Amino acid sequence: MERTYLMIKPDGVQRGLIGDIVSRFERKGFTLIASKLMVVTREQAEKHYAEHHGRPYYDDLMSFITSAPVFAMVWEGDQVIALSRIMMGKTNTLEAQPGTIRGDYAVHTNRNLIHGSDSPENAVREIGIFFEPHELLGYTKTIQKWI
Ligand code: DGI
Repeated sequence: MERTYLMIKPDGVQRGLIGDIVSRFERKGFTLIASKLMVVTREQAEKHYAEHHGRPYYDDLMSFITSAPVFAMVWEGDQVIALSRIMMGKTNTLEAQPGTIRGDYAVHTNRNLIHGSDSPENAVREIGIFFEPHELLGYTKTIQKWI
């Protein structure tokens, strides 16, 4: 069973898409084990996007992600890391297919609504940036064997 860090970015919160996006992952069959509305600090943003430091879009990314509340989540399920990336759609909104979150709702790459971990290592790292261990509430759903 995998865990991933998903974050509805400030544009998704402002546009009222929390319910839609959470619903997609619930209907897929994944389990929400932690969530909170929060404002990302500059320190958290720098850690989270460390690999983008120096890129032309870095300053905009930093100010955007810290500008207003995000909806931070941890989801659990088989292959949740790769499957949630497919459900999000490609980073570049011109390549994001209809039916994906970005394909359905995002216009610009720097306002692409959602973040999702791209590897098990990054999932652990990112969950640690935004959540304390006691905030993760693992539990079993009896429907799990049908998914
Ligand atoms: O995991 P993703 O969010 O799909 O993509 P990523 O981790 O490579 O990049 C993180 C964010 O940085 C992405 O959601 C938007 C921004 N970004 C990445 N590449 C570009 C970019 N923004 C712009 N404007 N141009 C880029 O090429």
